[in-house]
Amino acid sequence: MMKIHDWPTGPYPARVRIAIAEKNLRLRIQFVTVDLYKGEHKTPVFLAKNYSGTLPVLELDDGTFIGECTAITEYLDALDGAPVLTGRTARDKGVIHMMSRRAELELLDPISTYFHHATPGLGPHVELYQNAEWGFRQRDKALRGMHYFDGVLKAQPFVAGEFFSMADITLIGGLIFAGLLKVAVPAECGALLAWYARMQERPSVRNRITMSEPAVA
Ligand code: GTS
Repeated sequence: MMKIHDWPTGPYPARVRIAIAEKNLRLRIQFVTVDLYKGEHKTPVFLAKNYSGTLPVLELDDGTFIGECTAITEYLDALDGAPVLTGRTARDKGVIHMMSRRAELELLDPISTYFHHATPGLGPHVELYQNAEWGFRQRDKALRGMHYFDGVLKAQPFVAGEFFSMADITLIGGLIFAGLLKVAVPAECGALLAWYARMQERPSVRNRITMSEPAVA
């Protein structure tokens, strides 16, 4: 059985949880909680699993550890099952990877930096260096990113074109993080807001936190 080491409410973990639900892989995965607020992701035991000290991490039966949401999603997508999240054709794979990376670069990662630098973040025990000015600049970058993706979604139904993909999941992660920090999507970004409302109707997105809870008999 594969293991996912994560934090149930985390925005990056959400990306992999959504992918697992979309691919209907839930029953092949055991979730292991790593307490971010206690800094469990910075202990030597965890760093041996993922040098970067971040969640989520996928652990395979053969002892392989795969960190990074994109890499984990690519692994899961290569297993059987529909829908294909990372593209069927060479063109689609390229476009989806680019748009997913762009959602990280322009929105999700900047919002994360804002969290760690310009808010209390995970608390003084974990946030050993903070630079508030850098954090606020990254929040502004994320707001520009929202305008960019609004333009993208005015022209097409999904982030990478005509189909739901990993790129949508990454952008959902960005808006989950923004929502937790009360960074609102500007009202003028109507296409982005409408897309996000549609995404939140997907069971994979709606049930992402409770999916790891033990089933009630
Ligand atoms: N590039 C990594 C990925 O794509 O997996 C980033 C992962 C990441 O930053 N994860 C967060 C983390 O571990 C988890 S969460 O904030 O979404 O819950 N943060 C802890 C830290 O100290 O940076």
